[in-house]
Amino acid sequence: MIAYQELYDWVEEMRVLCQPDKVYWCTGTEAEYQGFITQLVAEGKAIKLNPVKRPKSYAFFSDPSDVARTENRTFIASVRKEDAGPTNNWADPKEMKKILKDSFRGSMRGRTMYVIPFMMGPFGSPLSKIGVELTDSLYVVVNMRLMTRMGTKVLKALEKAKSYVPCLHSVGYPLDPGQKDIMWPCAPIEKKYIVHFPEERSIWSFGSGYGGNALLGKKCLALRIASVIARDEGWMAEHMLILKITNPEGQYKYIAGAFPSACGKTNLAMLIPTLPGWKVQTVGDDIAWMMLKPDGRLYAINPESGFFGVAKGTSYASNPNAMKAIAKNTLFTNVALTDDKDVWWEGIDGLTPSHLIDWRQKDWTTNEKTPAAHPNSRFTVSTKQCPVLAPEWENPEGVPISAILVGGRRPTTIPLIHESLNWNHGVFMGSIMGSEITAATISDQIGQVRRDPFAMLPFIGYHVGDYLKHWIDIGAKSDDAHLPKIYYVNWFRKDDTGDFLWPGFGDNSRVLKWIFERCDHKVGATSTPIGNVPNPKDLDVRGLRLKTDALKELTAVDIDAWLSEVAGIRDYYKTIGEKLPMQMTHELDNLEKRLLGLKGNKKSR
Ligand code: O2Y
Ligand code: MN
Repeated sequence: MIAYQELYDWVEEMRVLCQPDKVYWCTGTEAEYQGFITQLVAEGKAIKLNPVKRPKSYAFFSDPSDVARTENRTFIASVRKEDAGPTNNWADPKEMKKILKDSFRGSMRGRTMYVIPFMMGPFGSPLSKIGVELTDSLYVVVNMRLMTRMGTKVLKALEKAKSYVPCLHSVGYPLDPGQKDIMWPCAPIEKKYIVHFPEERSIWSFGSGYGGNALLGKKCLALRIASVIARDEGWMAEHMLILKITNPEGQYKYIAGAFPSACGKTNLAMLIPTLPGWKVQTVGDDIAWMMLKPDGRLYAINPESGFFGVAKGTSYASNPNAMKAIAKNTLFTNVALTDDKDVWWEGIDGLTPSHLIDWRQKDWTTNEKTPAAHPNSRFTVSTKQCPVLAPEWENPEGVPISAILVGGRRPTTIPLIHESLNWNHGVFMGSIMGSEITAATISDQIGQVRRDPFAMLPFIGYHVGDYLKHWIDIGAKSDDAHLPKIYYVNWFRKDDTGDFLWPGFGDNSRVLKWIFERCDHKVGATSTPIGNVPNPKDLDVRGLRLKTDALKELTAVDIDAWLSEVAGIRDYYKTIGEKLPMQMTHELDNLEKRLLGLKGNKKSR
């Protein structure tokens, strides 16, 4: 009851600050959603797509300055600077509150303040958390309706709950009386602030209407603030997919996986195995909240109820299940439009149409040098539309995790798959994972590895060293017989000519099969200095046409390459500083010793 009263007081305080014309409490009904969509179309903020080709689907186009999460405008405002650590932008909470209050003062003039009560996680789950987002963006409201469980039923749950996470959001574009609105209001980059207050567990986001900056349940609450709550309460908030894999005998397991962006995470979560009789179903594609149960196992829930997936590259070839999911009832952002009002993006199936309307809403022909769809174009769709959704995806108790995958895009050095020796060694693997920087990212560091511990680099709400310590502490509460095994996978290994050695996509099921059988102690492995790799006979490559020696290359450990990897990890660990858990240095020293023990045999197997 206290939280309920607190909510009313807070909404009133924020109303006075932001000065909206109206306050509207979202109920979350279908009729309300359809009404909002009609309003967005009438206001020229959404385009209705071809109802035959893409029923009940709509396209949105953002301002060109507001197309992705803005990490340099994202802050952790913890009381002590050292609690934010070296990977976050820190801000003094008192000073930041002042800046934010000045920014938010009057920021909703001429607009409505929507109150969105939302639940992250299934109703009735011990892990679920309530948030309330106040926003002046109807785009945010309709997206939050798909991405979270929202509306009156959450207010009911709040009557019993102890607390909620207050999330304040404004696009930062107030309207003077009579002033016409624009399609995508937002503030200039230097006025944007995405700020997390870990001690007071609140989020203030100003000036951006896009994705992770504005749909505050996702990265801001379910990762940055949740990671702090999880540390304090003894559970884990992770940037992981959750999949269910079933073998031809009908036995199944759940696997979680952490991958940096551009590693095909959503594709893996919805994978169609090429192995006959095997089945993969989706529990979640982006975020996992996990807790140890008294049986010593880790159980995971997907706190979200929708996918905010990257459109670019999604096709019937790369992800047929995602394509089926977005066939209707989908919101698209920054995709291109065909002349018959369907969606299009680079990498979608079929020939490129000769004419499109690009994401900037300009005519586009194949002569154009710029892409028609923005590389970060997105689809928002309810999880329920996933054709391979695991029926237990909403089980409030979560699903028991048998294996955790970590990985990145590494053209060299890292084998296709290697298994950790124990939990702490697995945490070490997670701490060093990352992708090689390519020309598509930062030009002056091409070839270097951007380490991204457990793919959480932009999402840990506190010090990265304390985060790794939290992983170790969780492991210490159970034992290796019950904890998930941790596997480092690399689908992106290349040969000397620059060709991928592994086909990826549905064939990744072959690696999942090995993991499945390792968990059941049904297959062996070869011990190497970096961990256990598959014996060639145990990796099911039947029917696969690999280049000669590809399998050997994919499972080999190049001692010299790994020794320079060790040197790179040492440099990286220095950037974490004193809070790096000594267990991580210990794992690194032991790895080096094992490698040096084998120096001379250039490749170990
Ligand atoms: O650019 C954005 O605002 C979206 S970021 C995002 C969206 C869905 C899933 N993951 C991510 C991410 O950055 O990890
Ligand atoms: Mn993500």
